[in-house]
Amino acid sequence: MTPALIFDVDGTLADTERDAHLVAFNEAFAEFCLEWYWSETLYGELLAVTGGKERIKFYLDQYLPDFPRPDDLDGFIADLHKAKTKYYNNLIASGKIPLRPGVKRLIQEAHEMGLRLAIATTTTLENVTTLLEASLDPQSVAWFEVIGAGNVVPKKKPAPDIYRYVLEKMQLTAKDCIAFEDSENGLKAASAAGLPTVITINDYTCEQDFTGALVVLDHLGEPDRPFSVIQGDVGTAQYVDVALTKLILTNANKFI
Ligand code: XBP
Ligand code: MG
Repeated sequence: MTPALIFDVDGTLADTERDAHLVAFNEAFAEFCLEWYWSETLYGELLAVTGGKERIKFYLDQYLPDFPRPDDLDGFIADLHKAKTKYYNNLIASGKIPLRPGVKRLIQEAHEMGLRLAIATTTTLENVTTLLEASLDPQSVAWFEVIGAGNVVPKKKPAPDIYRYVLEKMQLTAKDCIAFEDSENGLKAASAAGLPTVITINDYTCEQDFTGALVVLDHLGEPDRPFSVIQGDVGTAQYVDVALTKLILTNANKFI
């Protein structure tokens, strides 16, 4: 069985959280003359909340209870988030944020072999298309049958809504797909939608609980840069290619 592949974006395709979202949030705070600065460590804590606007709100509630709230708090957060999205897209469009090891190779191979591909992410649609065009291939947005992003569903990850939305649009059953995620919130979302999930950890997520993931790897690997297996069994494979995704799916379905 050839699986359809559904990819998370932030932390999975590229280290966008630390290298781009965080930078863009701080640039937006400066533009708004706010004396706020999110360090890498603080941002790691704030990542518990998915969605940029939701994260700003959480920061205000948890860390700045005395900050004078504007009358239209939602409008203020929306404007701030819009500025953040502008800085984020400028940075991503510069092509300075590389994809993680193996991502380009796997997606290119899957596209050439005609596998069905999709994206399921919490971030804004524009952020996804800019990243794909700048870092994967200028034409690559069209490789993805569905890009489920941002506010198209009422509840963001760890709710399964965005994965269910993608499955529904593609008329696919979860057991015929593999989700690629980097975080516990992402795994919860994919698992609750019934999707077999491969995790590639990063510095922000390496201590999280990935019970229930099919395989946990440090990255997807390249022929000259093998992955390390943290959890699960991939035989003698050293990098994730389409052949390995088929094997992973077959093994997953044996246990259903
Ligand atoms: C990760 C997120 C996002 C980004 C911010 O999304 O939590 O909220 O940090 O994106 P995923 P926005 O891992 O699902 O790709 O500011 O555009 O909301
Ligand atoms: Mg992620």
